[in-house]
Amino acid sequence: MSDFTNSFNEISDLLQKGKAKDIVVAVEKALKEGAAPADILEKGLISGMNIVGGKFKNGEIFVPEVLIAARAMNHASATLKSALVAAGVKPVGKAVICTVKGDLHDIGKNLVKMMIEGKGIEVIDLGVDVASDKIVETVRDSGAKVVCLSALLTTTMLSQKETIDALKSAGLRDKVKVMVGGAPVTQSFADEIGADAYSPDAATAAEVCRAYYN
Ligand code: B1M
Repeated sequence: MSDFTNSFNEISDLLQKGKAKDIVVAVEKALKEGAAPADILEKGLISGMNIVGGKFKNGEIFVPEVLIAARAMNHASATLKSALVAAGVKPVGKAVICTVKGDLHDIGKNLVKMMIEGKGIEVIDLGVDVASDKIVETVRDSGAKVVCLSALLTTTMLSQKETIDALKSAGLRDKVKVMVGGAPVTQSFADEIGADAYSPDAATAAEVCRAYYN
């Protein structure tokens, strides 16, 4: 049986360097040589993204590097997707993410999304300025287990509370974990509004989110 360790290491390395074109070639080559799509995902892409997440968390790299790595991840994931579907590998579950009503900031939200996707979770991205009724409807229709609410303004933090209240009114609060974050959000605010989790950064958010699917 072939050992694909070198291929997986190369894919992980290319992801960390954000080489979008080269990583697609490397993924296609590994598939052609017979590597299992799930292994390419776990041992190449997710492993690389975990390293990126760790470095970002420790302040060794910054937003531009993460965005470039995330773009490479997106290209490689798209290349892998049909092979994964054909192999019957399903994402571990679904999560919904958005920036809450009144708030147009999306850089942090996009990073959180990419990091969560890097953990093998399908993410439904509702975008920015999303009203609570839209979030409730999406949670109900998708059966997502986690909803991630980002807010960058002190004023829009209150939309996180409104969303939790709307989930309660819709009878969905017990069916979904609510994660909150964004620069002005704190653990004590998260506790106050009844969120399940607060994360200070994208890498931690992805770790917390993944744990809900164990
Ligand atoms: Co705005 N803005 N902005 N802005 N903006 C801030 C947030 C502000 C702090 C700037 C300042 O005054 N110093 C200030 C907010 C003040 C406050 O309320 N406390 C502010 C303001 C006032 C405004 C406007 C009102 C300005 C105006 O029009 N007068 C306006 C509001 C528009 C609106 O939303 N309705 C506005 C507009 C904008 C732009 C459109 C120009 C642009 C956004 C572009 C975009 O997102 N596409 C913008 C920007 C870029 C910023 C700053 C400079 C940078 C934000 C950012 O992207 N940071 C910001 C000042 C600053 O932060 N230095 C500022 C990088 C990003 C990676 O960090 O989003 O914090 P962040 O995400 C982190 C964590 O917070 C965490 O993970 C990420 C990565 O580790 N995280 C989560 C985020 N979401 C999470 C969710 C989780 C878990 C973790 O779980 C669900």
